[in-house]
Amino acid sequence: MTATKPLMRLVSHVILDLDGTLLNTDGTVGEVLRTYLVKYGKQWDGKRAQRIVGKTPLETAAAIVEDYGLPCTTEELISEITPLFSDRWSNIKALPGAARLIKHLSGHGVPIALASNSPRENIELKISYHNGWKESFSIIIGGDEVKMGKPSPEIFLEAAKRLNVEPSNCLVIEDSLPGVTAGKAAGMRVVAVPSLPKQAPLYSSADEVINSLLDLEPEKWGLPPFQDWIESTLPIEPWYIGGPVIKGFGRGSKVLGIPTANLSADGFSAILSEHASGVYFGWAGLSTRGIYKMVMSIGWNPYFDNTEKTIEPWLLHDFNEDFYGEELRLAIVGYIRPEANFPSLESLIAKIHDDRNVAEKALDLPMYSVYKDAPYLKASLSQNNHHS
Ligand code: RBF
Ligand code: ADP
Ligand code: MG
Repeated sequence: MTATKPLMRLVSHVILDLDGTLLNTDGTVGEVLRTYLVKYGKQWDGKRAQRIVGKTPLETAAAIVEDYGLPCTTEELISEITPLFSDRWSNIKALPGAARLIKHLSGHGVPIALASNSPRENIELKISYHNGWKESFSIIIGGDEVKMGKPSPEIFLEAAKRLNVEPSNCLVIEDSLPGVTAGKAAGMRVVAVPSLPKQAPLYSSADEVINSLLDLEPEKWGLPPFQDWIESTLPIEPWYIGGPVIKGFGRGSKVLGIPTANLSADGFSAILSEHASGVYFGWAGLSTRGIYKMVMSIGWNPYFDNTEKTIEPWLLHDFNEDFYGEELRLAIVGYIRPEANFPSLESLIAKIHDDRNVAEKALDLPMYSVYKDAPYLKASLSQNNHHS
């Protein structure tokens, strides 16, 4: 940290990357590879996916063959895997906060350019599945429309030219290192949104590194602020997940006074890949017991170096016993903050208690409390009562 930080220069235009920034392209690639590797008795390591981000198909295949010690050539891998991707382009999900950001900026008249290394034709195809996106971009530039792709600044300079704005008045939002490099070389402000956790140190040339688009603060850059935060919470499109409570691998969370009822990561990796790691809240239905307020983390447990994201709901109620094996159903309705590293266990515990207070209060707001009656939560109750 330097003592004198130059004043942030305010921007008027935004340039967005597509794959890994707006669209969960990497998630799709991960799903395909996860399924594929099973055939060779290998387990996909979600944390090492950085090895393939921003690479060409040939480089990706070579890295996979090497990393997993596959008994096939790079060319064989490509020919086996290519068909698995072909019908997936329509299923690439928007990343958390992508649709919200596009709507916010275009709603406030902030011009947006889309600048992606992938060919113009693929860009058009991929965004066609997302309502309102194409119309929101003032211009779209593909990698085939410039001489050199990122990390060359050319694509961003061309975007600024077509937007009719000085490069220094542009904010670039990028997930990949080549993209960040290109944005800085173009003389632009760059916010990095790495697709994978714990990558921040690699992105030191960016003006800011955020965990997901949900955490972007446009006002920092002179753009209109989001107005959808309510009492320190961000409402999200509710999502539902459930299963039997398993013995987790907590670092003694009951000892810390924070018991978390873990769900197995098996079978949930796809849905978890759609959500940014961080702290969320909502309602928890526990078979035969009831429905409770809940605050939870989605993350990569730094202590156990797990290769899958974990989900750790803390039910805000005093139970006097364990309930391993019981069916737990969750309705996740809001977001609080990104997962963070804390300098001490004490500061982590204090922050988690803050999260608890935020969640407990917010869940009384009608916009969140209605989900207490979600059929998904009730179903587990009545079903189990019926059988017992
Ligand atoms: N652990 C972290 O390292 N960083 C966090 O920001 C963080 N936030 C949490 C928020 C909540 C609501 C809960 C229940 C846990 C959080 N944890 C966090 C703890 C993390 O899940 C940790 O791996 C568990 O304590 C292990 O059992
Ligand atoms: P582990 O995660 O290693 O199983 P924890 O210390 O996190 O160990 O304890 C989790 C267990 O504690 C849960 O599975 C559940 O049975 C029990 N438990 C008791 N009270 C709560 C609560 N309020 N929220 C979540 N789990 C609770
Ligand atoms: Mg636990």
